[in-house]
Amino acid sequence: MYTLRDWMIVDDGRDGQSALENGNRLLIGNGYMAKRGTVEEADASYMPAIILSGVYDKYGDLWREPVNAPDPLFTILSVDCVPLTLTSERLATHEQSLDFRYGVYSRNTTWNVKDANLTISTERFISMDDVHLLCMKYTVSTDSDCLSLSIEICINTDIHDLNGPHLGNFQFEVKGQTHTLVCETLEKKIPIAIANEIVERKSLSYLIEENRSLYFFNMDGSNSVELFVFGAIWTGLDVDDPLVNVKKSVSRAKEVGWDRLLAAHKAKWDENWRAGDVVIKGDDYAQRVLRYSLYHMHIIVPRYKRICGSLSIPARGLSGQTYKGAVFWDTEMFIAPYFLVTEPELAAQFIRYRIETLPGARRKAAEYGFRGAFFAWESQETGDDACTDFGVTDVFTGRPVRTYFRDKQIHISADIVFAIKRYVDATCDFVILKEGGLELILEVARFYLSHIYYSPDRKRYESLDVVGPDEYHERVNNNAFTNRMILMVFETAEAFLNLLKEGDEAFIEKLLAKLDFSEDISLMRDVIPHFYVPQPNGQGIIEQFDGYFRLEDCSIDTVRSRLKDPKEYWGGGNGVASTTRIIKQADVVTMLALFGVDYSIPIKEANLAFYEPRTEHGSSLSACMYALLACEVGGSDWAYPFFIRSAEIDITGKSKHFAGLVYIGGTHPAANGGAWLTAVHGFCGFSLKNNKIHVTPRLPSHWEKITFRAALPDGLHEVTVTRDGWNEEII
Ligand code: IFM
Repeated sequence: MYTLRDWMIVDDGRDGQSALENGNRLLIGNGYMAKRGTVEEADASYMPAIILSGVYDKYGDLWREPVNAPDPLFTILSVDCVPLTLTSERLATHEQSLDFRYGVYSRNTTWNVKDANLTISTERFISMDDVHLLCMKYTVSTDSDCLSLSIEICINTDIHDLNGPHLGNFQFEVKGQTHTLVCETLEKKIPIAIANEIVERKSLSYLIEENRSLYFFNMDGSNSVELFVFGAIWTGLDVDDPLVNVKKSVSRAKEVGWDRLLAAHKAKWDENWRAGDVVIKGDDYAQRVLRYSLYHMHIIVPRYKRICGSLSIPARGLSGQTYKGAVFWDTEMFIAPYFLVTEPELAAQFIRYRIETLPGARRKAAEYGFRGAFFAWESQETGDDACTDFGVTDVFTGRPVRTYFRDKQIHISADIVFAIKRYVDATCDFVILKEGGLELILEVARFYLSHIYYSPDRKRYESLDVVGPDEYHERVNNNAFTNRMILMVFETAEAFLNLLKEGDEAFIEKLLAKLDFSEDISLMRDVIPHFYVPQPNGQGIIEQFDGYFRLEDCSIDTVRSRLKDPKEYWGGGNGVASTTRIIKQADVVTMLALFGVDYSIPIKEANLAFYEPRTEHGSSLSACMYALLACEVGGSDWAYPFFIRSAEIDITGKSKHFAGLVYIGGTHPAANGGAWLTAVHGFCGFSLKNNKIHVTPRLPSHWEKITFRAALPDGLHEVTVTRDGWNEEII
């Protein structure tokens, strides 16, 4: 059971399910890696993991996924050589917590052993200051005599992979109190070096057995034993010889010591919060869950520069191997807006990641017989699509089910263009357009030109056979969201071409020649006025796709009651939702939230009222879009529960954990970003255009005020919004 306090979450769960949930809930990280909130002695069944950002591997024919590194902080306490664990009968009390202001995980566990209460207290952090470093303080204490204790410390390779194993060629070395391990990934042979260095407060007798160190001691109730373990991880993607670096890292850590390492780590967190914090007055719960959401974005955003390319943020962050550690539209549409306002350089980095993976998008378009750039639905380091054709396993037959996320969810390319446009509109940074951004946009426009069809009957261009954000209805025609996004791509391409041409005609000429794009410009100009975007009907409702209104109109409960198994997949060929109007997530509503200026308030109200009861919110991306749109129509109080739902998702752990038999658990960065979007864009009516802040206050009725910051070229702006006014000052 968890308790949420200011900047702190505490959980006393000890069973397997709690361990799984706390793995996500108490995650710590720094964008280079993240470590799940499992106890130090956790075996593979607890799914402990240290996920490395941007390092992927494929084992045999299984799904390609991020690498889970061996754990340099693995520590286990034994009495008379019997390990003490959470399943031990002698377990008395247990509590784990996370200080989410500073990303410090703690744990306190007591066992009744030989008439003594024996307690382990640990603290650990993954340094924000030195991204390769993991630090742990491990303290053992008793209230009376307790003899024959031992602590084992090693670099643990007994880890759980969803589709592994991923590492081989293990070479261990133990010298004094330093352990090192060099191994390599199976597919690309990327070397991974891990080390730890153990420092005792008072020296203990120890021996080295195979690859582990064993410390022996007795306790009399007045003494305690304190150890520090400094771990480090480097890979061949960081430097040529990670082993040299990893050894340097731990010996430097030992020299600097726990207190100064922790102080440097906290100082970096203070920097993150300087721009990134949001303060809500009048609602303690909202304050806590929102800050917790922001914390989750900070522990996964890659701030460090890697030698081989820019990094972005995977859909489940660095909380595990779900969704193959891949980057989805979640980053562009839900996460990037936060960084665009608070650390715009990171929003630019997400764009650079897409520019650098453009070759993968071109390969994917060609694979399907299209021109231009069709971005990966699930993108890893090369931009090739990690998404498989069979994304779900049927609960009844155990057979893989054909899904169409990879080949039909074509809005992904437009989502990236949308993010570039939003970035440029907000910052006026045209350099990114010249550094590949415009080339990407043109290639995406070209992809859609090769995808759309002209209907001579209806005298319009249409987009057929797609999957929109609502993934339950596959292979539909004229999905309103997708069509509006495609039109936006053409309009953006045209606008940026004209804009850059004014300043640098030679650049545009060169780019058009390089891409051989001149004919496509004419095509685009012809398409724009004749491209079909579904419009509101007589009742103001926009049909999600052709034929949607002909589907069975029933309630979510009716659809749910038809499930024969709770893990059954709702969508696709046999899905219970497929023949009904029940949708997985915001679709038309997302379109209205993104293109607000195109639609009137009554249209927005009508669509909110129509689609909300028909939305299962089976995706964590859904609630915040409803909240955003509701704020626009004066429904902030109506939006509030959707905001909370988005912000608390990784605290409550209430989300779908399975799609069919495929595990989809982990943290939800898109919902974390969606919570900030709702608080700042929704409740404050905030927008940023040409580095100018605009605000239209519409706070929930019980909020007194909210303060957030925006990093603009002239400094950090602090914006304070009350129910009936706002101000900004440079701080
Ligand atoms: O990108 C989302 C998608 O919209 C719904 N299914 C999960 C994906 C990853 O979060």
